[in-house]
Amino acid sequence: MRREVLLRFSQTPGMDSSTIPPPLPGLAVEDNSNHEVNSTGAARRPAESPRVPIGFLLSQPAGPPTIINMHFRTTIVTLLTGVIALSSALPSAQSDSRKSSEAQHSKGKHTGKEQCSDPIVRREWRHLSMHQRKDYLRAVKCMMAKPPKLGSYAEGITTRWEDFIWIHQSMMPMVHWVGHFLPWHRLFLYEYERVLREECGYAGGVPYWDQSKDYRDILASPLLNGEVSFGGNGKYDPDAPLSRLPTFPTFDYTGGGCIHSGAFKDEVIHLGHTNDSSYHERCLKRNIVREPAREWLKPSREVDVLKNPNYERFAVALEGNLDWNTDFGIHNAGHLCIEGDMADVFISPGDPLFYVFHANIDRIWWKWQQANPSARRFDVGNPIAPRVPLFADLYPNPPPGNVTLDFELTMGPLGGNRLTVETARVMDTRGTTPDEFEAGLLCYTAWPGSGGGKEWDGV
Ligand SMILES: [Cu+2]
Repeated sequence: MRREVLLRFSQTPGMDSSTIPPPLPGLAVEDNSNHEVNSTGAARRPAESPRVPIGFLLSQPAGPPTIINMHFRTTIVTLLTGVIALSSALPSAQSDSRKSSEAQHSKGKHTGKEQCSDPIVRREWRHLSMHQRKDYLRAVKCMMAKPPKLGSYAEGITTRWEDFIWIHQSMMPMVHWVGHFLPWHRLFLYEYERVLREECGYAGGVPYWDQSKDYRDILASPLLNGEVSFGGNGKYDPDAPLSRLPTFPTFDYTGGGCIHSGAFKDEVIHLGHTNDSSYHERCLKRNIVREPAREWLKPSREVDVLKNPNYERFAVALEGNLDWNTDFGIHNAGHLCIEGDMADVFISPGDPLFYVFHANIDRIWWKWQQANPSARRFDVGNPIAPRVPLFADLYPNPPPGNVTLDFELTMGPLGGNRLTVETARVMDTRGTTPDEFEAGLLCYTAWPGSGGGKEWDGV
């Protein structure tokens, strides 16, 4: 009998919010932001009138509260020190943001013109030396062994690694199949990379996994084989739960159980599946299949995606919708080829493959931007509301309108104000922004052959 369906494209019924302790009052949110001080000495973002992170605006759903909504409400309260009326916050947040941008512009600020000078280099896994691969895997295990910073938010958060899983889990309905899918995940990877480097002594950039190199036989990928790898398929489990996607064909699965090779064969995850953040002790599972990789990860797919002339079409083509026959997308297909944890859209960052996979999605976006920088570096759009209505019960009243450069992204308590930033500030991986914005956050580049950036010598 099947106990669970990993890619639950419907809400899990019967979640019991009483199992989750409320956050501690006054819980410290990591916040390293330096509020900019203008010529009159006033902070540009005074604490008494904070701008609302638009991504966090949730209206109350009808019916009993779910765990996810409980978390969102507490996160809003934690993030915002002032008392605000959530019901009216969205329009004012947008206009405040514009006013603030205009005010900066009128002062003639040009903080975001210069490219950062010493970018972190992200390279394909195969371009790392054995030493560098080992060091990356070591740093990941370091994150898995470190205590969490968000442990008071959910019982299932017991490690630094799980801080990240939970943020993705709790924000899932607001950051997938939306205009800000790419920028939000770019910011998520930025913070992950920062923690690897600053808290775990890793010297390089997040490696990326160009899955198109493995499209003929994904199970033979060097990322999945050998001691110095992410491990391969899960043990065969004929009862393993499978994705239940409309139009997704039936494949011959050979895995489904716990992974049993590579660096992470003993990893224990404490968060549940989908939006269940209560305490568990479970292994990482995979159910890797060759057929969807042969069809959806072949190099011509990337070529076709890169042909899209504007962000609106490009971003949807890259992320994908859910029709296998027409627009499944490199991103959706990449998750589904791995199955198991990677196919659970809430908790997929539990599998370390998530980050190398998403670094590749980010690289494809970067490549598209690089092909015409003047037109594309700050090109963004598409609705803030999810275009795939599968999680409407978790996110019932998304804001109207399209994502613009001043749309505010947030990582919630993972980064506090430091990571609550306008989309403009993560558009360029070398940190430039249009005149009216503060300088960008990012400083990475230089996949081999791309030019620019110092090669990373490793350890
Ligand atoms: Cu995601």
